[in-house]
Amino acid sequence: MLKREIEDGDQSLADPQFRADVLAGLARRPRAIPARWFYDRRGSELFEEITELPEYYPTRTERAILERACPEVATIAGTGRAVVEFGSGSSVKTPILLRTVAPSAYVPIDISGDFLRESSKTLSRQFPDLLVLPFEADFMKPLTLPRTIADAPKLGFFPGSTIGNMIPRQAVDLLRSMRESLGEGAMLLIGMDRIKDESTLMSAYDDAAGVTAAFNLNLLDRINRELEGTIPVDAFRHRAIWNDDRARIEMHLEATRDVAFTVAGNDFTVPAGETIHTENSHKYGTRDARILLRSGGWTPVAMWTDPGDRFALYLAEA
Ligand code: AVJ
Repeated sequence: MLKREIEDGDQSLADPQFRADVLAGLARRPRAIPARWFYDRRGSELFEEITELPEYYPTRTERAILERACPEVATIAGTGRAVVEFGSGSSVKTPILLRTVAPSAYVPIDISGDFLRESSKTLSRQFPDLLVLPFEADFMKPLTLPRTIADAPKLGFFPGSTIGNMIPRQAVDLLRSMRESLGEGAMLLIGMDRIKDESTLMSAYDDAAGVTAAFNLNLLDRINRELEGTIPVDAFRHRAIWNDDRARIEMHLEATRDVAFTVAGNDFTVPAGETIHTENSHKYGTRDARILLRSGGWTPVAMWTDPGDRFALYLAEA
């Protein structure tokens, strides 16, 4: 019994929202499960591995941009703001920003409380004088920030092109709710991945070592572990598709043969060749990015890219 209790992903620990999203996602057509469920412990490890792949340019490109941009961000935004990071994860990018903008407080927001407390501790050690106020919440919903920072002007930080996971309507909703949460005089520093040649994009999401494939397929393992699933994982393969019409990379899990399985006592079938849509990663051209920001109530004030214009960092004001 003890072993069962301590196993990562024990059914008793399953998130009811995960269960609901998986059951609804497998029942509808096209089948689709929200990308946020990739990130169990194994999924987070695999994502870290992705960021180090030679083909996966976004992370290292954004980091290099941040190194150059942050001193300028400090000049434009001024020091002493409260930095509010949306979906902080295990960010290695945050210290670059914190070193230069000298914030009055740092508020990392994440739905995973464990992850949040771990990374907050690491950051507190690195910045002993900084007031760190971890905030466990779903940042997709409007939130009331800690009262301690009520009077400080805010600098929102949303790196990693996470906004790309959202379809435009959701992206606009999120930008608006961020504006609402951050309040009067706020600024936002946000990363967006650029539209570029298809082969570069495809390699970034279908790498030679198969790490992205493992990351995608881990979702099925997670369903099996946490929701008493019987999905034959070997009957699915990773598929990355560039949807040019919607300017996004899509990740799917494609059945290589007819499959039948159960999840939490519910029966499902997937015919050979059909897919489960697991992620969208929207890319934005220069005008697209500015229109998106303005649609969400933000006025772009500065933009930085790498020499190849592969990735962009925007500073916007409310
Ligand atoms: C974390 C959403 C920015 O879309 O590039 C990486 C996730 N998926 N490889 C991205 C991801 C496949 C990543 N984001």
